Amino acid sequence: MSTFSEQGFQVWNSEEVRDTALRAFAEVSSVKPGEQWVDQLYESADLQQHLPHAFELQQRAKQFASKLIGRSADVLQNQLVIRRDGFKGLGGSHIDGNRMINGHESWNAMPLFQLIVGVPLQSVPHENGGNLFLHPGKHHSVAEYIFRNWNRLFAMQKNEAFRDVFGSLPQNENEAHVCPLNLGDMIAFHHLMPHGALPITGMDVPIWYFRLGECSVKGKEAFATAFHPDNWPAQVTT
Ligand SMILES: O=C(O)CCC(=O)C(=O)O
Ligand SMILES: [Fe+2]
Repeated sequence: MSTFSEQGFQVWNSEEVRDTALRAFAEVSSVKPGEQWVDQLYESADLQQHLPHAFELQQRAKQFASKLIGRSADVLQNQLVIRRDGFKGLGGSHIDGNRMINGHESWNAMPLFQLIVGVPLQSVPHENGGNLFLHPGKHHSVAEYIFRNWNRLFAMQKNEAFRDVFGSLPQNENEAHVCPLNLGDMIAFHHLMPHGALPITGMDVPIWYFRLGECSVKGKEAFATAFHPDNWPAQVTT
């Protein structure tokens, strides 16, 4: 059996998420019309007040993440992505660790999410192309790269270090696993998982991404503990 710790991702589909995602779709329909790729962050308090269904999805993502990391997960980021008809894809794969760089002066002050939970608000039929893709298992290679280059990377500025790590990521989209995302899915993936998004035609797809983890663990220590395979349980049953 494949496990979260080996593969680095897990999808869970439920009726409850499906119902809430349908309502959350209506809630975001007026966000930034005209932009082909919306990438917008929200404070949790704003979700709670203005986007209650998205907030409910966040709570469900939190439950899922807590099971995966084996302790209560904090929400570090709420991101709404909308890929609209004609979106050309993100081009290559990346990891999301760098999303915490801004606003934190030093490595030691930087909290790190342990995983990302994506919740699509529409199913994406294959003929429309666009979807999230991952490189299953490759979070281990990224972790190994970071361990091998530990002193050098942590002596760098954070953005320089992430640029360096990006250079080690697999870029062959043909070897990637394209995630068939359906309404009702929550997909959790490891923060060092190389991933990206493919072009889309004929429809708009909003996706909420919640980044979660134990935010009291910061900086280098977070990198040392958060990705270590021994610190992840086997696949969870929800
Ligand atoms: O377009 C997507 O769904 C992927 C977004 C993403 O990976 C990111 O914003 O970091
Ligand atoms: Fe990403």
